[in-house]
Amino acid sequence: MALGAEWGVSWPGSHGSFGEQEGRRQKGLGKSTWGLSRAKKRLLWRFFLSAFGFLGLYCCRFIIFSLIEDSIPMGTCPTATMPLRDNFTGLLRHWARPEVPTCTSWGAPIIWDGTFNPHVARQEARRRNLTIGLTVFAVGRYLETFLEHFLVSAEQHFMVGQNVVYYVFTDRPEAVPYVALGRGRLLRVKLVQRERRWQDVSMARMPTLHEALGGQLGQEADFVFCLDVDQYFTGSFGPEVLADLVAQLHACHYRWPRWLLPYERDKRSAAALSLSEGDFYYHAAVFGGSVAELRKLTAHCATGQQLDRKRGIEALWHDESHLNKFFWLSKPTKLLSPEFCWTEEIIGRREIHHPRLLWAPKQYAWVRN
Ligand code: UD2
Repeated sequence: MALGAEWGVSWPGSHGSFGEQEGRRQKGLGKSTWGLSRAKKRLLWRFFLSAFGFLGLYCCRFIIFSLIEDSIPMGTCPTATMPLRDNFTGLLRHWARPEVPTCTSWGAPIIWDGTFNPHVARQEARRRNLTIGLTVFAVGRYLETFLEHFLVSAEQHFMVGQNVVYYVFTDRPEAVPYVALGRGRLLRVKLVQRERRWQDVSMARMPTLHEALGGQLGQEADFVFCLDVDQYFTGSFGPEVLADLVAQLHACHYRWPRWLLPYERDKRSAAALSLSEGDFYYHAAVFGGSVAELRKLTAHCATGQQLDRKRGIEALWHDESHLNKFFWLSKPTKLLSPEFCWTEEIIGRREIHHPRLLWAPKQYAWVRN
């Protein structure tokens, strides 16, 4: 037993004897220097600790989420499908990237840094004297915010040494910035109407592209890539990406299990996929292919969007949902790893060696206003 308790002594500066203090504590009446009872003080501490805990979790939510995602296994290419030849890059070096899937179950290559030979691809494209189209929409504030950086970086990294024709679709042709173009490269500006909602601008790309592919663009290009404007090139984006139908693995979803992917699930929508459907989640910010295949893709998406509109519904991710439905029905012949359309918001991914296109920082409220 403590001395003070035994003798009932009050030490100088104390708040009564141990027995008194214990009595007060039991009744929740112990006073601290701030005049708070111990029970209240303990409650306050608990509150602060939980608040800091939650704040910490909230601030680090992306890191925590990323760590969880990082631990999801991605699978690898079955040996039965090896070796795979690519029509542009020659024999693919699957063994160079054993930690990632380098092919699909239907035998299409998934291009990761190190699996292809960019020199072979460049020579093959030159030998075939190809012209590659690059389409981009810059409507409203997307024009002044993103277009110049997009084009300047494309001149540095997109199909360098090849014939390239840029198609810029905009509501303000006169505001398209001047960008010095290399030999064999030209830029065409096409007028489009500005839709009221940004979702409609995004979806209107499908019928517009369909029409363009059926016209001058389709006549002058052999392969076409359709990109979002709010991104910029940071590394070589060469003929290794070319194929009849090219899809981009979405940087945010390539590690997720299929049932979690953000496909449209509403059965009434033309874009709907059931829980047992879907291969990967593809990003609408980058897709490409031959003119003939892209005509089919854009027709499918444009029709699906129109059907949904008639039914008074809109797919979860607009044109991207319809694109994902199309790629489920018509399998892409080449997939690009997330290195080909990456975001620096995701950190610590060891499999991302060499990002070639990065999402630009975006102030949604400003650009979509
Ligand atoms: C996602 C996809 C995008 C598309 C969209 C549909 C990314 C990086 N992209 O983009 O591919 O599927 O969802 O919901 O995640 N645009 C204009 N003016 C506008 C609005 C759009 O020019 O007012 C063009 C522009 O090229 C833009 C593209 O349409 O990059 C897609 O729109 P977004 O980038 O605003 O859509 P976002 O970021 O949600």
